[in-house]
Amino acid sequence: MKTIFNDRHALHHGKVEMFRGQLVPCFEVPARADYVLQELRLRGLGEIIGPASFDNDGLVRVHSQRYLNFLSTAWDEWVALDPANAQRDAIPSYWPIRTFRSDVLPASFPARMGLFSFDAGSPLTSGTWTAARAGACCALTGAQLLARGDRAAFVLTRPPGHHAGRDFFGGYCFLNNAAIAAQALRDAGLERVAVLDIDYHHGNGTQAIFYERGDVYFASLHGDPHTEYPYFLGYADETGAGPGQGANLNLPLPRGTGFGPWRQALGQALQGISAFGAQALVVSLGLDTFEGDPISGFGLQSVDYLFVGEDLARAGLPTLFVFEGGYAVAEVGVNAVNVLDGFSQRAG
Ligand code: Q9C
Ligand code: ZN
Repeated sequence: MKTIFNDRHALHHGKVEMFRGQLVPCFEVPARADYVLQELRLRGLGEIIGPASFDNDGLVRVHSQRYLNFLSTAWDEWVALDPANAQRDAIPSYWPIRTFRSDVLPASFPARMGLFSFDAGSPLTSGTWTAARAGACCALTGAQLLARGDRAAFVLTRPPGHHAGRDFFGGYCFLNNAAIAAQALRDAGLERVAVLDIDYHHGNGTQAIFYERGDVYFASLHGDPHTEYPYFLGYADETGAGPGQGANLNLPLPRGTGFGPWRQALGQALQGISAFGAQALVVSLGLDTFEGDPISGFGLQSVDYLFVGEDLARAGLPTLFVFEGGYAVAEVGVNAVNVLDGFSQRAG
């Protein structure tokens, strides 16, 4: 299995995020990807390549043009507010929730930051756009490999993507790499594509992007949003709408869930994907289900990820793994590569 590595990922390097009234050091750090890369090399899992180059067409298929315009110029606008901002992360603090307008594009940059986001935990930095855009190109490259016949590929990139919607960032995510890859597979001619999200947190962005579509199935295993981030989406009664009715499957699990029940839910999700008749699978591969994760609440152990990979291989679909969360930094490499290794051994 080839890995498409975003060698520009470290250009996104947030200093702090807002957490319970304090600015705390970011959990989503460059070292995460470096540990995965190191483990891939150690275990010789396959060729590691860079992204091919793409224009913004593949991004615009998933994100709105006005959001992409905002993101691509955000850092310059932030520094234009005050030259001293060059040393600080840009973090929103005003949001247009119910009764406010979101059709008007304010001239104020802080206001626009709020319009295009949903939390204060996802700092924009000088290299965010460059890193995220290179990550999206990695996702497009991965989709291309699958469309040309590869059994599987791994997109190793950060910042992650699954919380990012058509026109908003949040949850450490700016461009939705998994959604961009799924759409690219559709555009390459596959009729039915599934996204399986196994990050600890519900993939609200991916769900929202495909919610009314019958051609892309979304299934997610995650911490119950009654108690877990992102709180406002990811409930079991969200089953899709319009032509997408029945093409969305949420399997929320209580904080504290261990591998046994988690794996059972994985089987349920794979059953849904198979019944849907997917021709390819995009896996939002978060490793924050690990027992040692500092911000999550499931109990998976490192060895369990080998079985996760085996279960995914047994689905028998061309599979694109896309790196998402996982904040036990020293263990995230072993855990991610265990999934890929388990998959490869079973897929042959
Ligand atoms: N300070 C992903 O895993 N903050 N995003 C939770 C901890 C948001 C996670 C509170 C977590 C976002 C891609
Ligand atoms: Zn997560």
